[in-house]
Amino acid sequence: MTTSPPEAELRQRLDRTVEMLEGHGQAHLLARSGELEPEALESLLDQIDGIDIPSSVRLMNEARSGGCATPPEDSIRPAKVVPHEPADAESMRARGQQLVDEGRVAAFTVAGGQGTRLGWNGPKGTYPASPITGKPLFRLFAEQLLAHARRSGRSIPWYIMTSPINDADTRAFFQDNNWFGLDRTDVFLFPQGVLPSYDDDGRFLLSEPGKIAVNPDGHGGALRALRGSGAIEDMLARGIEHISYFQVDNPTVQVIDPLFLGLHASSEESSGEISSKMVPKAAPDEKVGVFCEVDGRTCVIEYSDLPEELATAREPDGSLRFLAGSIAIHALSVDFIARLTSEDSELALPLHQARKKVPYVETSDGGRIEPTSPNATKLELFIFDAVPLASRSLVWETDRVEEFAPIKNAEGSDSAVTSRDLQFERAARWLEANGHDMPRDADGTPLALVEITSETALDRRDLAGADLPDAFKPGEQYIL
Ligand code: UD2
Repeated sequence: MTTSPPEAELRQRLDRTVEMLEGHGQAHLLARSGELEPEALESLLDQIDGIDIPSSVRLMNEARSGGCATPPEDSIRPAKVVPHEPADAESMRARGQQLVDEGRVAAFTVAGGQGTRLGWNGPKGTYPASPITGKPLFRLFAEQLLAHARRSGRSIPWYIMTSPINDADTRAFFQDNNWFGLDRTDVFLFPQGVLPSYDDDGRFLLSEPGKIAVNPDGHGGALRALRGSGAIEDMLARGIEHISYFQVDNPTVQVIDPLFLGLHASSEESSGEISSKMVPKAAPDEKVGVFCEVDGRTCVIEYSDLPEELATAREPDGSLRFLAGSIAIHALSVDFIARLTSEDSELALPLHQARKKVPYVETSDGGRIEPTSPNATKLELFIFDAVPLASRSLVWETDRVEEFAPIKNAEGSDSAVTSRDLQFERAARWLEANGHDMPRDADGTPLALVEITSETALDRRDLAGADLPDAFKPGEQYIL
């Protein structure tokens, strides 16, 4: 049971906080504090302390006075890309596998997003994503980790970034599912930070009389959160050297990809700090960031920031000039993250601003305002802004069907339906690559619906010699 602090103590704390807020132009946040019950007031003061107002105001001012500008158009070139089948693939795969076998690799999922577009009531990782069995995303990732661990004889630690909004629900989900058979001590959940949203006058907003409107600080907030949560120390203590970074929304991601890890850690194109996978963009307006080169450094320009003239530019053969779409899969060295977060981590990455509708309490009269158009700005950090901070950053082309089937929207592109179709197509290709007949319709769509579990195969090569049905029949479902 919690007890309220004595009134005088609370009063003093309130006075100190008002003074601090006045110094930063945010005193309106406590203008109606007299109407709050002591518990509510205490909770608001706790939130104000947690937000770190001086630093949030500094970030807001930085963003308002320019933020991160897109580089001049004539300085942007397409990034160099390592081809899908690199010449030294076998030795790189062996090198990556060795890192896994020696326990130097961890998995890292960013799962702090709100999933608003998907309309799913719960953390996105709980969404049923596999096409027949409907296994949730978190289970699919866990099964891959278990399969790798069986092979290498070593468990792979899994770090998962949640947000204050979904942290408790995510933990409960893991608990209810008995950690999906993973060793509890190998799963490290931690919430990312938040930043206050602000109006056009640079005032933070109250979403409720006793609560400031905040948003998660973007997946780039992972750097600070990895440091602040103790995850970096945990990795160093375990001898982890590289992390395999991926988003929670992609059921076909290779949670651990030995070839990619080998290229990242050992190839000439890479400094071993941060590497990325790309797929050729499907269309000029596909909503993925694009790998570019600016001033000799590799970087990602988000789709909304890439000038249209560049997004639509074509090579003489008709292909897109800026083709390398980011699928948000990276490998990062722990040393690199430790370096970026060693001093003032906030300054390592630029701030991105996005307009949004934020319902708020008008502090002058206590009225609640439901805006009909965007009235506020949120600030976010993006992990891919770490790419140009590396001395040499590798970008490797991969195959969309093999590892990019994200579930982002309730319908249309990047929805559960498009993801399911890609998962069936991938399974069909794996089987065909191993000499099995797959019935297909006139458009090439597989007619037998197959789901392959990670226990059976982590990639197509694992199906060689597997005990499989003789024939796959149209209209039938198979769980292998
Ligand atoms: C992201 C990339 C886009 C492309 C695409 C591929 C950005 C800005 N854009 O687009 O270039 O690579 O993915 O699928 O990233 N997340 C957090 N905390 C946050 C915000 C997001 O953990 O504060 C996680 C979220 O749970 C999800 C991932 O980051 O796993 C992507 O977030 P998103 O859905 O906002 O990004 P999206 O799809 O617009």
